[in-house]
Amino acid sequence: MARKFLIGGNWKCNGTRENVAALVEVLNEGGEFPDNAEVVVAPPSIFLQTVKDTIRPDIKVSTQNVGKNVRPGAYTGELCASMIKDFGVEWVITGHSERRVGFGCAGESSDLIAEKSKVALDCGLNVIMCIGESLAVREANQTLELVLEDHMAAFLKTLEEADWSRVVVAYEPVWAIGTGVTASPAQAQEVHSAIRAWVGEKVSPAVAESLRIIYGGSVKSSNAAELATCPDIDGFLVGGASLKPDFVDIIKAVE
Ligand code: G2H
Repeated sequence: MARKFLIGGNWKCNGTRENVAALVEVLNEGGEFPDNAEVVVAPPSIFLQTVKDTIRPDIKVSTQNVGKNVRPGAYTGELCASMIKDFGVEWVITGHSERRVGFGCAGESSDLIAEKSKVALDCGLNVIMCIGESLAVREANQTLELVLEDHMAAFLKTLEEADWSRVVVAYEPVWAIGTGVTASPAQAQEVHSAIRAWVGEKVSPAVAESLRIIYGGSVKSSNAAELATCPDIDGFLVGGASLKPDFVDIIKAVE
């Protein structure tokens, strides 16, 4: 079964009312997207309403995080899964490395990220679950150990009964994020293929075959086409370049 590419734009904590409107206009005027591409953008939550109301219908909207509680309640600063679903947003991102390390406070553990992913899936949302190693881990030759036996294993423990058709795994090596250094196609393919084999063994060959594993880390239009030729790369999670017209070229590069 051919897997449809997923190209996600993670806007992180960027944007003003003016340049968000301008970016939406660029995307809306970006012409036809390839049939084999599904496109999702994740604006900061303060812009969700305006982006959802103004963006072309073939681009779906995502949050950048989700709380671990299903229902609304006394959780200052959180967005809960049922609220996101009710709002008509279809996607959430979980486990981005910037959330794993925290922002001056405790970062998110693999178990917490898995719990959040489960809550989102149980509420009917689609989840882009991020995993990836730091430079120190890669240099110590422990990449697969970390991404499989820690990051993926935590998901698996929690998601046993999950509908995997609503899961996308984003492999984002931390050393390639926002640094301009992209993993080479061979480096990315090696990890993607190991993730697929691991899912085949631990979940099922059918889930492994249909699971979309996307790459993130300094993706731009100049490297997207080559990365997209790798057999186990099923799209991208794009940060910096998703804030520019380059994002349209990245989407078209998977054709
Ligand atoms: C990785 C990526 C988006 P960038 O974080 O998730 O960001 O493309 O800027 O490296």
